[in-house]
Amino acid sequence: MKELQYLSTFHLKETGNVNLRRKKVYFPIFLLCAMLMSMVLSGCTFFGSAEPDQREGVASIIGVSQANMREEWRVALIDELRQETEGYEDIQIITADASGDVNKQKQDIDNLIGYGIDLLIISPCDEKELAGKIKEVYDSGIPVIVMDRAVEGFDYTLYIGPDNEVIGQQAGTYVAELLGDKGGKVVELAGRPSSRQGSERLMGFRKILSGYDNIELTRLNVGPESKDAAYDMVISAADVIEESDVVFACNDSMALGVCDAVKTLKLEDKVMIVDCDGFKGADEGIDLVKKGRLKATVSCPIGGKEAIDYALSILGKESGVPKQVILRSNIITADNLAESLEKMEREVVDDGKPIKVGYSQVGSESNWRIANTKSIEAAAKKFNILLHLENADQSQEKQFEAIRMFIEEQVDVIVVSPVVETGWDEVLREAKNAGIPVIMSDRNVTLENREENLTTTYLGADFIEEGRRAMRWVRDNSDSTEGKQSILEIMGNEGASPTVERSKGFREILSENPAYYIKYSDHGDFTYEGGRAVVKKYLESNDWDIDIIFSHNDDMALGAIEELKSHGINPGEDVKIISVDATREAFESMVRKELSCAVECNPIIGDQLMKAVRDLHSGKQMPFRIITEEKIYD
Ligand code: GYE
Repeated sequence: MKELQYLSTFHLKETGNVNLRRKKVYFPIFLLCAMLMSMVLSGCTFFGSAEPDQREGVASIIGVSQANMREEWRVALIDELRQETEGYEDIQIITADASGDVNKQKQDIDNLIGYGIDLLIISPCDEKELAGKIKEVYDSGIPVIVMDRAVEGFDYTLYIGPDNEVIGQQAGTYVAELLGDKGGKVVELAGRPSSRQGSERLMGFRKILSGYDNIELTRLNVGPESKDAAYDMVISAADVIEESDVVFACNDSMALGVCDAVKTLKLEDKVMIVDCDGFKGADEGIDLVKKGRLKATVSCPIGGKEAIDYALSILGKESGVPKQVILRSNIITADNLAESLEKMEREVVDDGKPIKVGYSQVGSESNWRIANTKSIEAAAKKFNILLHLENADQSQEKQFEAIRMFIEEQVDVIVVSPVVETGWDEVLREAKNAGIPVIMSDRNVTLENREENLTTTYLGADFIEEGRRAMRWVRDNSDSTEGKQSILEIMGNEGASPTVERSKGFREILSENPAYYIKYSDHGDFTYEGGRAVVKKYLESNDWDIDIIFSHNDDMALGAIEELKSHGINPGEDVKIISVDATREAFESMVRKELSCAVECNPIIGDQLMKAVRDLHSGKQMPFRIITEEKIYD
């Protein structure tokens, strides 16, 4: 068991942005007694003064509302917050344990607010039930960092969490490589289905390995995701384990149980063990890899470090704080152990010197793109970045040329907004070999082998969620009682990530609503003319029988509107039109009641991008994804 001192205050170091003082806080004994009393009653743990009028010498107070303290990684999160704050002073942290009870967590939050917190960090026990409470705090002006489980919508300041399915996929990919052409037998230990983290990891693991004919998967249902339960299961299933090549456990505790059981069974030299978590500390994942007991662990950052970093940025009112940060996980094996540890512990230094950045921009197809380019250029100046921006006019070939030119110029960082998702492996490998890190901006790529790490991070919008929001709006704002509603979809250019993902998200919600169907779908390439052409083509062989148009961007919707009008069809009346981007022109069209709704896709991502560039250059580990904020307007 990890030792946990749960009555604690953490002190934060001074930073340039938050003006922290180093004074000791003294306050009357009776007040301390009263507060300790109320904390015992409420479950909050606290050390120091938090009453607004008693906070002399305290720059800021951070409240931490933890879902429960049963799960080991939650304990580890509190530990990490403590580590991260050791040596810092004048910012106080108050923690509260909700013991898995939604109502208690709501009460905890009220108590924390009563103590005068300046920022709330919450890991919700039920993201749906707590969404309203989180919104309430956020709307009251207290910044909220949500951890681990994202709440729907964007009514919080920042979400930080891992992608557990990807973690499972990474483990699966590694095991497949380990077994090679020969294949083999893999045993996976499953915890309780109610453990979301474990279930998602297993799902990702299965997804990869079920694609291999030569790999046989056996699942053992362990129940509690603990060391002892895993030990007992392996011993009782000794015959299955004996026949297997790999045992997969989805967390460090179970992995330790497996290691011990395999030792008892004297199968250490026969069975390889792989797990997820990769925590530091005795008998945790990294230690077990170091001792040769685990073949590999997929590290899952807990996010405490990132939470404190961003909390300081938020409290310091820095620009460039994104909406969501999806943490990076890495495969750690004996071969890359030293390098991985070095990366984790590397000191982060930003000397503020100019950074040379090459940016390959898609083109200037839309108003969104024009605003995006402007935002990037303005932010570069602000963050002391020497920007070389090349516009590719929708040509992937031109983007290749630009990237090769940046390599030649020996820029410090390359940023690419790719016209299409695929086909980038070779040129990105060239950048990697030249030692130049690459950030994907706005649009992402799909690479052949994720483990090659050809890109450092992706910064942009959640296009799948945009598609979902569009269809949710349609569902909630159109009358489907009079028979099926027909939809015409105008897509962006073929193979671009916003095209693929907006379609996907839209169809996801559509499939739950049988009153709607997509009658026609075609590409308008994100341009005004393209949108116009799609409607024109449809009308060449059909009478107008469409109830709803879903356009992947505003420019195409505006083109479609013009084309409809020229045929005497009234946009807004005869057909509802919904688009993505929410540019100025879209608002003007909504005022004219032609466009019905615009899902926001924020092009003003320059500050967030340049912050990421500086972070990367200063040696920080980059998250998988940095997602920008968006709303919906009608
Ligand atoms: O929605 C569209 C642009 O990649 C998010 O590309 C961007 C999309 C945007 O041309 O207007």
